[in-house]
Amino acid sequence: MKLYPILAFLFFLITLKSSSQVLPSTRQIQWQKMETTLFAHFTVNTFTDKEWGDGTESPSIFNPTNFDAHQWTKAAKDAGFKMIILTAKHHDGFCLWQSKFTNHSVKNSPWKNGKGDVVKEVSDACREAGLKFGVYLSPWDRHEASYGTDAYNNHYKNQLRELLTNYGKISEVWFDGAKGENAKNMSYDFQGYWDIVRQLQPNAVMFSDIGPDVRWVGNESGFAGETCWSTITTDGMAIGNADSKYLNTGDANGKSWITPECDVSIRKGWFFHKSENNTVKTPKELVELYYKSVGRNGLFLLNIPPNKTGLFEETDVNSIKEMRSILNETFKTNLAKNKTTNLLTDKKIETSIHLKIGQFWELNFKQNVKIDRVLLQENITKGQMIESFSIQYWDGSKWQNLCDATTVGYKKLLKTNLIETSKIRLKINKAKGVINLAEIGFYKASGKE
Ligand code: FUL
Repeated sequence: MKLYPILAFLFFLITLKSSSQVLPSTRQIQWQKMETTLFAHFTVNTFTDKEWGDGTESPSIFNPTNFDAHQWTKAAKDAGFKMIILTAKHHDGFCLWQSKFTNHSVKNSPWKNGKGDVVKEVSDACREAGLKFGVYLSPWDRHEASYGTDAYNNHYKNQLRELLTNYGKISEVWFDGAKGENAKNMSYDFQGYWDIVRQLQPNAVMFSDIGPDVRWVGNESGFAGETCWSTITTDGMAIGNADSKYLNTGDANGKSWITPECDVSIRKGWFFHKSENNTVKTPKELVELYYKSVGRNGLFLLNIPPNKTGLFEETDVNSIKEMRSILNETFKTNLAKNKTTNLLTDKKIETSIHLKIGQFWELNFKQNVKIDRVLLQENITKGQMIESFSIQYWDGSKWQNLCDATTVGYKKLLKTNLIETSKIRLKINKAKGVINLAEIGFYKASGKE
């Protein structure tokens, strides 16, 4: 018996398996299923009307007269957002909680006579509302005296431990890569920070430009690449100067599963400025961002900056509410439901069917339907495989092209021309490995989009 062909075949199988077997962790899957989350940028900048504080702000200016975390969580919940990430400390170093390691915090503000704790109130309100809670703790600290020396890493870790032990479950920790000019000789000990998070909050996902769990999408405008892989290779990349184009599209051959998070502010700036009241994104614009983030295999992280009174502005609240109502209307009726196996329309990404590369998979609506939106989802618990696909529709006498696209991943949403048809067919043109299609959907968009 000739051994060579058998060995060659085995080798082929092993390489096929290893090249396509980058899988998400449970915490990453749970994170991506949230789809839409909120950011809340709030600190002394809210009162000085700045985007970046320089650390010399007096804590006495922090005095939100009408602060109510329940107003934030109600707005988030009513609009279908699943988590709020709070800037516990931004670059100015002012802490929104009673940190033992600095005086530059709410404890020296007039707010609640120095007894208040924004982190506590927001985390409690999130828990009550059934929302997840996350923290942004800026490594760049323009107030702290030890910043720029190695001792700062300890200071940062002490503050991180406070946030991770005193406020219940933390679902995400946001590591911003920004660094001051005065810190050229200091390196942030990111690995040390990450070890603390894993130890104290093992289910939290960690964001930085390059992960370890979720990555920056390469812009602050809220959109992922049309081609978007959850996988990237971080070898040789550094937080703070990663290739934004690479982060935007990911890498089919990437070694690690690190899905992009698409952060963007509902207003021009990250913090509240009255002068930007006319820059609030419209519901239509937010819906468009949903297509370009969640609908391109990312997660949508939308910032709503509380104003000086400590509340979300009504315009912002109304805009996210209307965004959700439009999305609910568009995706209310999946025309594929009951026309194919339930596995593909049960809204569960873990139940899927295999498709073969190059073969048509056909769906008969058994009546004429109008379609202008397409949804595909892969069972990402088994990896991200689809590299390109085409969809055709029956025009009554022949098959016509409806759309061609590249990656799918957790979710792909496509806007197409409005067509009327009785059947469609899907063909996967290229895939990295075994294709597990979890969901398929065809919709007619809301007139409000
Ligand atoms: C950036 C910061 O410099 C901005 O102020 C904002 O917090 C944004 C989300 O991240 O790096």
